[in-house]
Amino acid sequence: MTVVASAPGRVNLLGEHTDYNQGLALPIALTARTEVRWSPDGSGHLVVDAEGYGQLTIPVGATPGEVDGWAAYVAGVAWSLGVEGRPVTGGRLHITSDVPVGAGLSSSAALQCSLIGAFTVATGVPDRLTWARIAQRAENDFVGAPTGLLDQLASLHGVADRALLIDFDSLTVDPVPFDPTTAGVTLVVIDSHITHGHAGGEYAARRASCERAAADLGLPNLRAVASGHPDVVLSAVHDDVDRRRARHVLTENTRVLRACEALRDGDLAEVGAMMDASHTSMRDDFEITTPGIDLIAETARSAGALGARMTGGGFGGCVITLVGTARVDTLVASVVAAAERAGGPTPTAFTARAGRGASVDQLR
Ligand code: GAF
Repeated sequence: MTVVASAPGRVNLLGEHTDYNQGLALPIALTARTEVRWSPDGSGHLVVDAEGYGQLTIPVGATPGEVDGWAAYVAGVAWSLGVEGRPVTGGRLHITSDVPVGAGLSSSAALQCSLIGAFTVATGVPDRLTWARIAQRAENDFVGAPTGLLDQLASLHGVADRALLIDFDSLTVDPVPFDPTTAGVTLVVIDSHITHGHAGGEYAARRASCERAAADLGLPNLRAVASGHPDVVLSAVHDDVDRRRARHVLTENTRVLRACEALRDGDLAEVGAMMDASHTSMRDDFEITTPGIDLIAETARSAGALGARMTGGGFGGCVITLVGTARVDTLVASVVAAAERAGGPTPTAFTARAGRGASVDQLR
């Protein structure tokens, strides 16, 4: 038996670092996907052939700390499924992907979600929330990155030409129309090639700041903060830095709701304004952008973008921008020239639209 499963990367249109604060986000699944071909054989080993990354063999019983690099994502999924009572007993895996790696586009969620689909199809794939949590446990406890559920839920729930309003409190996902091309507007993803690392301390430090802020307010999380002006409702947060981190989360949740309303009304200018405000908030309050990333976003705006913001965990990765389709080439040329003038890596860009979520096929 061979199983073919695939899952997409994602870009987050709005709602950054809100997932682990029970907040709101608005990602799309990309059309770029990772595909795995799985032939189980019960051998006790995973013999993995990953195009562009080589071959290796991993024992199915590997535990956290025993495997690192990209192989940890494969071993971590097998381990996490074991914890779930769905052990993987061995077989051959062939992995291909056109999701850019290391760009903050969730290549790891695409890999993990496709693996889980392949490994479980014979016994019944889990519901999408359980599926996402199995992937998250692999990432948190095996790979060691304390991330939320954004990437996995986006990869699993993707719908063509729809953004996904995710509420991380109720854990519901609502598709919202997202097809800017009908209005002559294109979503451009600009990979800064500035490297990022979630497992690094900065992500964990932001998470800790948000948790401290909620604790100062006597609340279980930042979603439970009463509505009102952020500076007023957050005034009891002791530390100034924690207060700014929390302000980003609160204002970002509001921006997600406003952008959803604007998308339903076909008001892309307002969506762009929310993207710009989100970038400013990530730069000044959450402090997760870099000068090179800020330069790309500012240059995109000067080149006529409706809005531009960093997407993903931060400290590098991609900037997304909504721009009139006729201006795409000029905008990309301006961004490349500005980054090169500043002595940074040369950005690359692609146009994106919302694609479908994970899928699994069992072949005989
Ligand atoms: C990364 C994490 F994996 C997500 O869980 C999310 O926190 C995101 O950064 C920031 O919004 O992609």
